[in-house]
Amino acid sequence: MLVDNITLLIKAGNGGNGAATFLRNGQTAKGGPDGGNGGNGGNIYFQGSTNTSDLKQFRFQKKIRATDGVSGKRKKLFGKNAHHITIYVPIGTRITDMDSGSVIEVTDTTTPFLLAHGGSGGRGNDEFKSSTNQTPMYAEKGTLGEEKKLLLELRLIADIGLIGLPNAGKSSLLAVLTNATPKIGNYPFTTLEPNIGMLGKHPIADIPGLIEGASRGRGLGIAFLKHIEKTKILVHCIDSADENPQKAYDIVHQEFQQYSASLLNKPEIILFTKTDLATQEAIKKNKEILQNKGKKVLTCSIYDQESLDLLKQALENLL
Ligand SMILES: Nc1nc2c(ncn2[C@@H]2O[C@H](COP(=O)(O)OP(=O)(O)OP(=O)(O)O)[C@@H](O)[C@H]2O)c(=O)[nH]1
Ligand SMILES: [Mg+2]
Repeated sequence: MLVDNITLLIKAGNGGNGAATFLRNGQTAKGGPDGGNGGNGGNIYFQGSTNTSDLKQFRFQKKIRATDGVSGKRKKLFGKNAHHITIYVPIGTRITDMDSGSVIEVTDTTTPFLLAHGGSGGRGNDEFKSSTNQTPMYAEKGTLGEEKKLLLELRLIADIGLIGLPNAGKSSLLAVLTNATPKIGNYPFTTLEPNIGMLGKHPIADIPGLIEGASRGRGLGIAFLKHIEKTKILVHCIDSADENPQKAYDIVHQEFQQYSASLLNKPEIILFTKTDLATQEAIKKNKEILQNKGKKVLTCSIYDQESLDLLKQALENLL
């Protein structure tokens, strides 16, 4: 199961308290203040990683806490600073602070984001001695670490998105173009969650089929449209034997329009699939019907390597 949506509590470490102590030893019965400072609490950072592809790791761990700074001790001993924590999330994760509403998009593997600041260690009484007060009795307490409630949402970042009605052959195409092994079946809604494969260095996403009303929650498609929001190219798959390709095309486009018009502005290749199952006449007629869209129209069969090579070429050119 693709976990693409999760809430998470994070709590940075509290600062350690400063100590209020006085030097006492065999030679000194009434020494001056010697309380050390407390250590700082651990920060919590988020950083992108390519070693994780979804948010599964947080499914059962709903709270992450960094450790507290250690309190100061007598003999001016400073408490240790706590270790910082870095939480690795997939690239394409959007992190929303549910209280402030501020949003961070994780788009690379090199930028750490400080999400919860650890508390500062309190100063020990040694730091408070002055000419007017040589024996301060007080020390600072450490401050509290920040606590935040976060919403983590994952948008897969793919360069190419395969779209179309259910059963159009999207997953089959992903399987022959890439190393991915999606489930393929001769029935609608075989794909229940997005699959990703690599075409050379370009990720391709295969999403569940879209049907009329998807943007209002029918079928499965709408929840996954967000995964193709950021693709550079769409490949619109239509069965070559479809008796009404115009309708097949329009249904998917209408759902796009409802969801986000920006999807309509992406470069799109119209791809008639499964040519081995259709007659030449049907293919020719269908191509003509959609020729007027001003998009590149291609045909392919997963059993026709030449057609797949032409498709790859067209994709490379567009990227
Ligand atoms: N003969 C032939 N069959 C194909 C071809 N491409 C796909 N199919 C078959 O068409 C059916 C549907 O293929 P899928 O790849 O699962 O279709 P999909 O678009 O991913 O479907 P959903 O996930 O339900 O949206 C399967 O039975 C495939 O074997 C092709 O080029 N030739
Ligand atoms: Mg599929």
